[in-house]
Amino acid sequence: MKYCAIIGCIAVAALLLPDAVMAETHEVKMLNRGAGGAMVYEPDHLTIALGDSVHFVPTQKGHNAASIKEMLPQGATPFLGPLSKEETVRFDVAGRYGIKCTPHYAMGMVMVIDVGETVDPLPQTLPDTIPRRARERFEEILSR
Ligand SMILES: [Cu+2]
Repeated sequence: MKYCAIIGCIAVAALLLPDAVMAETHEVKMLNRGAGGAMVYEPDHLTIALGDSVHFVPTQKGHNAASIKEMLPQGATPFLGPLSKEETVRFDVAGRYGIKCTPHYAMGMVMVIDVGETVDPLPQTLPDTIPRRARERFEEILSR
């Protein structure tokens, strides 16, 4: 009887909170060297659902994850993760996000996170304010 009541409560909670139950957390490693070269996120391109989170793991020290102001969907909150620490970011605004590692941005340590079903493509030419190596890696990621 007690057992059934507990199951009933869980079922009701699941019905009331479909987003919380379905939201996923995706893991991204921050590495000095990976399959894609030096100073990389692995994976460097994620497509996630609205409300999902990304857990950034400093597999090697000296990295972080931060939003790039020129590559942030309208209405999204900018973020700046701490160096060498784990960070979880929840994505509640749909669109295409450019992510950078603050110390290694000029070396091209960037990734793309697409949130939601409709993703606006990046402009054909990325802004000049984005360092050349980062721009090249964005182009390479998005050409796959
Ligand atoms: Cu880095």
